[in-house]
Amino acid sequence: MTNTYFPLDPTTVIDYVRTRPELMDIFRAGEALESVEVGDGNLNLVFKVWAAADAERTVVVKQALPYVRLVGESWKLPTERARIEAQALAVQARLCPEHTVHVYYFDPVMFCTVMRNLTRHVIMRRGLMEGITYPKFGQHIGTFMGRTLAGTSDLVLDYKTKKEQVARFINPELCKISEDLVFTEPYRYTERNLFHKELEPQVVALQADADLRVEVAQMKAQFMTHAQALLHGDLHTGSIMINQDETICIDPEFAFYGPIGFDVGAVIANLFLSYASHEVRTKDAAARAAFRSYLTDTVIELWAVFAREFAALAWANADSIDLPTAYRDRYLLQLLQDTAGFAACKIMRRVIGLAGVADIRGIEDVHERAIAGSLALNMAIPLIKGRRDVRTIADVVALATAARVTYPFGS
Ligand code: SR1
Ligand code: MG
Repeated sequence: MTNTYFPLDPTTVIDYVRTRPELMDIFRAGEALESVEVGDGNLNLVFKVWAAADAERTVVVKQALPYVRLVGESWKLPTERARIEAQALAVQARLCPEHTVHVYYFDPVMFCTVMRNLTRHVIMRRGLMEGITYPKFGQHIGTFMGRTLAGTSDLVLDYKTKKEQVARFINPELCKISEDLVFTEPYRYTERNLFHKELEPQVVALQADADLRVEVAQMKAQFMTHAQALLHGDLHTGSIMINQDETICIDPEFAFYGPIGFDVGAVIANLFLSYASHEVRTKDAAARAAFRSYLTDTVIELWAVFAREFAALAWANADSIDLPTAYRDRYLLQLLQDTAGFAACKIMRRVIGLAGVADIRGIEDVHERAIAGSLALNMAIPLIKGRRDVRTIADVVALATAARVTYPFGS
């Protein structure tokens, strides 16, 4: 074992796993191991390591780099975020083990989390880009969010534990990334924004919309001040490994105590981004309509499951048992309206800001990319501006899906 941090590579990661007693049940002493670096996220190194004689004996090693990988060494980032991630995974595994990746151990020197290699799963974003449906996803992710968010809130935790947990999950540098990239930069000129030039007229109009900027500022204030529950913090479809039977959440390094709607909104935003991308990804109208029905049905189902699981845990607990029904109803309605607002911010940042999503940025043809981006922005604006009027999740879906493509502009 090492006592100083250094960034691993595909050779040293093999030496590294050999030294770890936690992995002695998986790898045999002296046997040949193979590895590959597969990280395609914005921040970390991710290695798959397996026994040359038996690829089923395998782990993933995720190591935090001291800078933002997407940008380079000029943008420093504390490796300490790996500790937050490991702590969050431990909490999520306690509250919802069936949808949380299994961790073998966390190494606080190398800032490595060594976890199950999900060899029978794919990154959900990739599956959605291919038009693959996952019929159990709404049930699974609704359960994950309902249990992890209620279970870490004041509604369930006693007054002291809750505050201790808030302190354990103070995550200022990662929160600052979200404050900047989700709530600030997309709505002003900055060189870090990365939208394609075909979309410029729509982006410039969006940035000039003073009413929109007020609404976004309100969402940002809520993000920064409303310590409702322990969030995953980055629950997009790239943080979800999936197949037809299982849904496993990974990557909660952005975890902190924040507003519940930020997590639920992130999931819904990514389903809506997929919806917008299939404007051009799926050429056949009937196939497109069918896939979009899957996406919107999933939004409705995940909310229903989330609300049911959340309520079951929250209102049965000693700390919330005496809350009047009218308060409970108001609490859930506020979560729904917050979810719509945060979903909108998450959509806009992925189209305009530094870190886009492959659903849209991966569309090769610039005009097709602009069509999908234009639709996504047009879905987001009514969601944030109209959020106070929504009463049901069907209202949220209706607001987003009423949007139309406006590119090419002026036609
Ligand atoms: C500079 S980090 C950019 C983005 O990657 C992560 O997945 C988060 O979404 C973050 O905003
Ligand atoms: Mg991530």
